[in-house]
Formats: sequence, C-alpha cells, structure tokens
Amino acid sequence: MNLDGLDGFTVEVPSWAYGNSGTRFKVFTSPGVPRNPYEKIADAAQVHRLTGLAPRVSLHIPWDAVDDWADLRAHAEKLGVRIGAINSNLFQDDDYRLGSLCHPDPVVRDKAVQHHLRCLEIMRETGSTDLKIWLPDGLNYPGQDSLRGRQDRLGESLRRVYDELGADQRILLEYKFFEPYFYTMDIPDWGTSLLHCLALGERATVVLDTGHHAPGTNIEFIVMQLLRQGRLGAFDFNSRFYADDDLIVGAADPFQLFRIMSEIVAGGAHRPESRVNFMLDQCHNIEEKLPGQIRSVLNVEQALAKALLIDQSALATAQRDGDVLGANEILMAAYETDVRGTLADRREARGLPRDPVAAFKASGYAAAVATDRVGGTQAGWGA
Ligand code: LRH
Ligand code: MN
Repeated sequence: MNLDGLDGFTVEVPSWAYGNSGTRFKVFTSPGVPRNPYEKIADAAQVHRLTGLAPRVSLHIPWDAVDDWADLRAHAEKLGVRIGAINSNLFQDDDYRLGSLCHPDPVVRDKAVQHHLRCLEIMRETGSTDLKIWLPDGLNYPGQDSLRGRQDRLGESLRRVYDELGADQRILLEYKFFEPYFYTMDIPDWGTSLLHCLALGERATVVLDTGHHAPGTNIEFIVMQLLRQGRLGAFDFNSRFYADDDLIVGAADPFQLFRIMSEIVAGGAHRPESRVNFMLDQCHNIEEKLPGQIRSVLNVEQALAKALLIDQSALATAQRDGDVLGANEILMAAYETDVRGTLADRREARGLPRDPVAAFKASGYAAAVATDRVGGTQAGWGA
C-alpha cells in the first residue's frame, strides 16, 4: 500500500477547540481547560507531538489577544508548532447588529476594516500569512436592507483590506448559508465568495467550511470547481447532522470526507505546494477536547490515505468506457480499504505512537493540567 502521498501533509488546528464551547442552551466546562492562548497552544502542541500532523494553530482575534505577540510566537515555536491563520471576529460587537463590512453606516464599516488591518499587523508579528475572514453579516427580514447595496459596500470594504496585504499574505474568505442571520447571509455560498475573490485579486481565496452548506449539497463538486479556478484557499473541516454542528470531522459522514479528499487528490491539492490550508473548525462540547482533536486530524489523514489508494488509471479507463458500475466500484474499493494498520506502521516508523489517543491517555497530561490550571477563567464561548 503506497501512501507516500501523505508526505508533508498537515492539518491546522483551531485554538478555540481547546476552550469551553456549547450551544445556546449550555456551555459545559471541564477541569484543565486552558485559560489563555499560551495554554491553548500547549494543548495543541500535544496533538502535533503525538500525530506529527498538526504543526500549526489558528488563532481568533480578540479571543486570543495577548500583550506580546512575539513572545506567544516564541512560546509556540518552543513547543514545536507555529501560529497559523489569524481569524477576524465580526460577530461579538453590538455595533455590528446590522452588519459590519456591509453596514449602511460608513463609520461602522470603517471600524470593521480597521479590525482587519489590526489582524494584518498581528500576522506580521506572528509570521502568519493567512487572514481568515468569516463574514457573519446578513439579514433577517426581506426588505430590511438592499441586497445589492450590501454587496457593493462589502466589495469596497474588502478592497480596503486587500490593498493592505503584505507580500506574503493572503485573504481566506469564508461563506455560510445561514446563522446568525436567517433570511440571507451576505456571503451565503461559494459563488458569492468566489466572485468577491475574483474581484479582489489572486491573493483572495475561498474557505470551504464543511458545515456551511444546505443539507444535501454535493460539497466535493464545489471543491472541484474551486480547484479548477485555483481559488480553494482552505478548508474548515468538521461534520454535522443538521446545521453548523461543528462535530469531529468524518464523524457524521466519513464517506463524504472521502469523496472530498478524492477531488483533492484528483487535483493534486494534498501536496504542500498547493497551499490549500487543511484546517479544523470544531467544538468539543461534551467529549474530551484533546482526544477529540487527535481523532480529528487522524480522520482527515485516514480519508486522504483512502483517496490516495484510488486506482486513477483504471478509473479513467472505466469513465472513458462508460462503465458506470465499474468506475464506482474502483472508488468504493479504495474507500472500503482499511488503512489504519498501515497508518500506524507509518507513525511507528517516524517514532510516533501507533495509537496517539491511547498514548495521550497514558501520558497523564490531562490529569497534570487539571491540577495545574486552577484559578483564573477558563477560555471559551461566552468566557
Ligand atoms: C463560523 C465559523 C468561522 C469561525 C467560527 C468559530 O461559523 O465557522 O470559521 O470564525 O466558526
Ligand atoms: Mn468555519
């Protein structure tokens, strides 16, 4: 089984997955949860130490705000990881009730633009290249505002941010079909995000969050189309049964994750030089957070490993010959292949534990941080 295609493949983990999270009904807490970005990064570094797959940690501003970014950067690098994408936050300020980059009032739009310029400064200090913008703007009632006017204002605001990008920096523009607004979001789908990216320039690319589509959406088709345009910048991987559930990637629909990875392999986008950033965007509301993160990066690697086993030349022949079932069978054969043993062998060959979750449990790390992290305020939603 040749899985050399996994060489150099990495997954970026989100700082907020290590903090408390929940729903509007309840945010659960648990002992040892990080209280600051330093402790979040320390937890994330454990995932990389045990899997060798997660060398970057995404941060969210202001959730992860610190006084000394260079010191936080040094802290991360001392632990063997580095700071990845910087996420802006336009969804926790009263001024943004009617929108941020799309708001009718230029004063509010300017405030939102300035927030992104501040994120660019932070990126220069942390060595990050990716500014991730999820636009939470939207409307709840028809007629509430001009759909077209908001798009025009959005274009102008994004242009002001894009023009301040440093030479090695890029924008990752994330769409979402509903929530926190319910009549329309201002970037509800991949097409709208792509149109804004094309209007901005080549350093604007699309983020595909697997939880941000209408039920039944063929997500791998969108992956193929964005790759065809050279505008797939990143994934926010998670899984869902109904809405933006942010569950462990591959947990709800491992076959969908495999189909997505099949399009990634077909486009060669699993190779580091593609610059597609494979990120997680999840919340572990009830399960242990670190084992949940370890499981998640292993699920992504497993789906990619299966996709790498697709016999591409036999598939091309079957497709050319119109052999419908034959072509499907070739894909299913790869999907049905159990790659777990070979992946454990690969880890062992790299000095990593065959079973990272078991190794984490045996490390005593969870008990140690539960003892150490007493006092202060646990990080997380609503903290
Ligand atoms: C919005 C989103 C976005 C992040 C947030 C934590 O639903 O997917 O990527 O800012 O989750
Ligand atoms: Mn997301």
